[in-house]
Amino acid sequence: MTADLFEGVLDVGPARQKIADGATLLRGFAKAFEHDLMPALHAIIAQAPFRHMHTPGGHQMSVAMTNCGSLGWVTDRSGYRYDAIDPEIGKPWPAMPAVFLLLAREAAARAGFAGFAPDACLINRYEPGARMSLHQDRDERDFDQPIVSVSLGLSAVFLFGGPKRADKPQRYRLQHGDVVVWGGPSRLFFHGVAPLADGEHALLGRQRINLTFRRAR
Ligand code: MD6
Ligand code: FE
Repeated sequence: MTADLFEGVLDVGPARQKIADGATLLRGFAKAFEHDLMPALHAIIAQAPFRHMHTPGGHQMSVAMTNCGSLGWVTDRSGYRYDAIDPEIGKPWPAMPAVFLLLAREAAARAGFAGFAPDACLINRYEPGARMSLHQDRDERDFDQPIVSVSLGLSAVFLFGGPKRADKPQRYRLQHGDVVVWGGPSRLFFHGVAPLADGEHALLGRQRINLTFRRAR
């Protein structure tokens, strides 16, 4: 309440940009969590390595994925779903680290979604040339819950459309530390990522990592 009262009058934290009804871009929000975030990320990847999943149509995705949390998002010939077991390893996904939970909850709250408690974090790795075509995130049970998306490493152009696939997307360049929170009226808007340009990031090298936190069940 106090923060909202002084919004625009005092500097009350990282910049907050509304990109649509219910969608907010928090520039640099994740940087304050970086110190704990990076080792936690590396520990997850060591337990549940990145892999290129297949779409139900049989195409291999250019983005490599893994998950942490009690549920993980997977795709294969039988479809998209959330699963408690990593199909590659036959064991549960790594637990969601406390710093992941904290970052997701704080970002959601800052965007107007208090009480966000994700049970799944999909981790995407883009190498130069990798892209994600326009899609909706609709495998979750409760669309009242937002999605929190954290960008790390190389910057990428995030495509943000509308409720119909044909809606012309706006383009946002997302840098290391930027967070997009997605919910309410735009929860089911189409979005994607343009092919990643080559480059070298000081912390992550030649890649972009995206964390998307969801409440799946
Ligand atoms: C990405 N992001 O940024 C892919 N989904 O690598 C997503 O698909 C996404 O950023 C829902 C909400 C925010 C997102
Ligand atoms: Fe998505």
